[in-house]
Amino acid sequence: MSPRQKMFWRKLPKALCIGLTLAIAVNLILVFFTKGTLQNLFMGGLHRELPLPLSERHVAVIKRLSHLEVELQHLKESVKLALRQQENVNTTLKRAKDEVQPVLKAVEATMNETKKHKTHVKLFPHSQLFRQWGEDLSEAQQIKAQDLFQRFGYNVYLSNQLPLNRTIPDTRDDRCLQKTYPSQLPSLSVILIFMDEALSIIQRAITSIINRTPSRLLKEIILVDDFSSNGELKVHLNEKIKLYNQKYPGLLKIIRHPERKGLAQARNSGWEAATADVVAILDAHIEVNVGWAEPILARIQEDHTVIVSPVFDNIHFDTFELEKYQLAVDGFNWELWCRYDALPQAWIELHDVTAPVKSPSIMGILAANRLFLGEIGSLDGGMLIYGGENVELSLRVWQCGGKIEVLPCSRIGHVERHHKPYALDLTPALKRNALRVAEIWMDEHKHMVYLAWNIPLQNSGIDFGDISSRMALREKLKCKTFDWYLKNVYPLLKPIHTIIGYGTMKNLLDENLCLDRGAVPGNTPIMYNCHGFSSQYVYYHLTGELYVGQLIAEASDSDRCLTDPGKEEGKPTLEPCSEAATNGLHIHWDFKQGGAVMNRDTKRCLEMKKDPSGSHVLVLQTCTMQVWEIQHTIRDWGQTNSQ
Ligand SMILES: *[C@@H]1O[C@H](CO)[C@@H](O)[C@H](O)[C@H]1NC(C)=O
Ligand SMILES: *[C@@H]1O[C@H](CO)[C@@H](O)[C@H](O)[C@H]1NC(C)=O
Ligand SMILES: *[C@@H]1O[C@H](CO)[C@@H](O)[C@H](O)[C@H]1NC(C)=O
Ligand SMILES: [Mn+2]
Repeated sequence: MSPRQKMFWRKLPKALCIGLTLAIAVNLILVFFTKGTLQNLFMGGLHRELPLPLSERHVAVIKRLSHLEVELQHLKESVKLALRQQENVNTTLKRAKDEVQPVLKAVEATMNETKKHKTHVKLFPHSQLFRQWGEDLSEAQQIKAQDLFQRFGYNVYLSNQLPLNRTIPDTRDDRCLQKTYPSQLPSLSVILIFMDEALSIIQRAITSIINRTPSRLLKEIILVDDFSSNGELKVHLNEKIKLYNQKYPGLLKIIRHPERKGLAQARNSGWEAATADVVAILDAHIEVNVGWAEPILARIQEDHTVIVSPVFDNIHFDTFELEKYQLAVDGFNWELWCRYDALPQAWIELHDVTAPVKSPSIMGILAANRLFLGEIGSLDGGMLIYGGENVELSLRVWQCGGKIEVLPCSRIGHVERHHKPYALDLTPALKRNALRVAEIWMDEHKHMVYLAWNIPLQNSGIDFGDISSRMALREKLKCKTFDWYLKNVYPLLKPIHTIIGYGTMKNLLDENLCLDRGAVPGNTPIMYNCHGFSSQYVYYHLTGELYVGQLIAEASDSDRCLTDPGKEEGKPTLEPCSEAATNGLHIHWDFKQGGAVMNRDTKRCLEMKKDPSGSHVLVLQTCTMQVWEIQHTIRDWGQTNSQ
C-alpha cells in the first residue's frame, strides 16, 4: 500500500462521518418539516418570480427529493464498499468501522422514514384515477400514472403491470354452463378497432380472445388502426404481431388507415378484410369472457339474419376490476344516445335466462354473418368520428329484414373510459350523425331528433353529408318504415307530434335570462343566464303543456310539465306530466309567440319579478302583460301575435 493510499484509509472514517452527518441532517429536514415549509424552502425564490400551478411546484420538489435519494443511495453503497475492502486491509480500522455502522443504520432508517412520508403526498387529490387506487405510489409514479390516464382515459399504468392473461370472474348465469352447442359451428373473424389505444390493452384483448375462443373456430384476429397518433402502436405492435404469428401462424392481421376515418369506417375496413363465416366487431379495450363465442356462432348459424350483441360487464377504468352488469336491452333516446332499457315482458315470460333477448339496438360491439352484414350495407361510411352509427345500423337491420338480439350467455368485459381521447367534445359529431340517421331512416318522425338536440327544422346549418346512396340502398332492400319499427320493435320510444314551439324561452323584460329547469334533483324552475344547454330546453305543445328541461320522450319515463300548484304564494313547479294529469294539476298554458303565458285553469300568468336581492324570480300572478318568446316554432304556429 502506498503512503497516499494509507493516508486515504486513515482519513476515511472522519470523511465518512462528516458526509453522513450532512446527509442525515438534510433528511431530517425533509422528514420533519411540513410540506408547506418544504415548498418554501425549495421554491421560495422561484415562487415569487414565477407563480407555478400547485402540481408543477410539487413536481419540482419531488424531483429534488428523488435526486437526493439517489445521492444518498450512492453514498450508502460507497460506505458499504469501503467497509468490505477495509476488512481485507487492516484491523486497526475495525474501531472506525464500529463507529460508522450505527451511522449507516441511522441513514437507512431516515431513508425508510422519508419513503413512508412521501407515499402520503397525494399529488392529484381530485383525479378520478386515484379515488380507489394508487395509495402506494411514489410521487414520480403518480405523475406518470396521471399522465397516462389523461392521454388514454383509463389506467394504463396499472394495465401495463397486470398479466395479459389475467383471469376475470365468470359472470354468466349458472344455467349458461349447462348449455351445449353444436359441434359444427361457423368460423369466426374477430375485428378489433382502435385509435390511440394503449398497447397493453390491445394485447390483453388479443390474449383473452386467443385463450377463450376454441382455436378450431377462431380463424383470424384483424386489428384496425384508425390512424393512431400513438407511436408505440407502430413499431411495438408490429413486433408483437410477429410474435403472435410465430406461435399462431396467420392468426393476426393489421390494417392501418393512412388518415383518420372514424368508427364506422374502421369497422367497415375490418369487415372488408375478414374471411370467416361470422365477424365479431369489437372495441380493443375489452376482454372476452369464457364461452363468449359459442352462443354467438350457434345463434347466427341458426338464423343468419340476426345481428347479435354480447352482454357487457364494466371493467373499471381505474382499478380494472370487473363489475357484473345486469342483463338489459340496448335502446336509445331521441338524441340517439344509447341507453339500457328494461327486458321485454315476452322474454321474461319464457323463464329461460339463457334465451336470446330481442333488442331495439346495439351499443356498437356486434357479431354478424359476414355476408348478411354486407348484403344490408355493412356500416354507413358517411357517419363521421363517433356516435349514431350503432343506431343507424340498428334501424337498418330491423327495417330491412334482420333482427337484433342480446345473448345472455356471451359476455365481454369492456373498459368504460373516463374520457375519450380522440375528441374533447363529441357533441358536434353526435349531432351531425344523428341528423343523418334521422334523414335516412326516420320518415315523418325525424323531427324528434331535431327537437331533442334543439336544432331548427329548416336551415339547420348542419352538413350531414350525401345520403343519396343510403336512400338508394333503403329502396333496393325494400325496407319498412320507421313507424313500423316504433310499433313492432321499440314501442318504448315515444314520438310527439303536438310540439309547436321549442328551444330556449325568454321573458322580454331581460333577454339575458332563460327559463331553466333549476337544480336537479328538485322541481323548482328558475330564470337563469342563458347558456343554451339542455336544462334550458322548453317544449310547448298545441295541447297546452310546457315541458321544461331535456326531452325524455320515452314511454317509461315522464317529461316535466310546468305546473301552477294553485297555491297563494304563486310559485310554479315542475311535475311529471303523467302524474300531474291524473292528479288534476294545472299544467295547461295559453301561449303565443311574443305573448303572455297564462294558465288555462287558474288564469294566472307566468311572470318574472325582482326579489329583494335584485335577481329575477319566477312568479304566478295576475297578468301584467309580460311577454315571452320561444326560440323555434313549428309550421305556422307563432306567426301571429294575438295577445
Ligand atoms: C495494520 O496496520 C497497522 C498500522 O497502520 C499495523 O501496525 C498493523 O500491524 C497492521 N496489521 C495487520 C494485521 O496488517
Ligand atoms: C429499512 O427498510 C428495509 C426494507 O424495507 C428494512 O430491511 C430495514 O431493516 C429498514 N431499516 C431500518 C433501520 O429500519
Ligand atoms: C399466464 O401465463 C403465465 C406464463 O405463460 C402462466 O404461468 C400463468 O399460469 C398464466 N395464467 C393464467 C391465468 O392462465
Ligand atoms: Mn368502447
